[in-house]
Amino acid sequence: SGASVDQRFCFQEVFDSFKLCLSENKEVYLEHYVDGWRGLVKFLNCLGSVFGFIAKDAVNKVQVLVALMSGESGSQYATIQSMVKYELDNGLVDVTKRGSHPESGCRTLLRLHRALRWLELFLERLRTSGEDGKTSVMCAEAYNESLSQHHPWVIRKAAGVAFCVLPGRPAFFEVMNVGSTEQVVAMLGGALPLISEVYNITEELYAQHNLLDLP
Ligand code: 1Q0
Repeated sequence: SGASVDQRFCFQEVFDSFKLCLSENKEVYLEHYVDGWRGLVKFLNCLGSVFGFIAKDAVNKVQVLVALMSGESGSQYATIQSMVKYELDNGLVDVTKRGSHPESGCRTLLRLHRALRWLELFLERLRTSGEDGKTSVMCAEAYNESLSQHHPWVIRKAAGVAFCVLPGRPAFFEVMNVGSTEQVVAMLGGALPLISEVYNITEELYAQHNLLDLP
């Protein structure tokens, strides 16, 4: 059907975007990073309305970054590296507590960056799990090891409820519509190192500049 073609398309899109993220000298292009997230949100929307509150927050973050990229100083937002330099040099980041720059590129991207770690952990579990693996458990474990540490109780609770209605592994793979289980596993094997590298480069950059706890 047309719908399944769209899903497959958006899926390939995600990995293409993360592939395009890295420049030759290992800078991360913001445009492709944001595109990767757009694709993930599309996928999330395919999973049902329980995930709406998560998708909505991700969309908000994407919109903040898009506005910066297409704004007056858009040329400063070509890569994550140039964004960090520009915002820090010009005092555009609330470093210790929220103040006059509540929606800096740096703090907004940090939220997506933390979620990317969740994605990496989840996909790795999905890739290596057996036929009867429970996606809800994989998702919850990945979340508890990463993103949850940055979320208050009420969000952790809501996320837990959402995870419970995730489809099982076979249905999940079907929604991905990449082909056989073997093909999905192979695709994940190809995509994960890319996502990992983008994550590690960003993490190191943020650590260097002491930005890992931005409010
Ligand atoms: C597949 C199931 C998806 C489950 C996603 C796990 C993440 C749960 C996060 C729930 C929190 C969202 C509510 C908002 C939280 C914000 O407070 C928080 C902090 O921002 P701020 O401005 O208040 O300081 N925001 C975040 O932490 C950002 C969260 C973004 C989450 C985006 C998740 C996008 C997921 C995409 C689904 C991909 C499915 C991958 C399957 C791929 C298979 C190859």
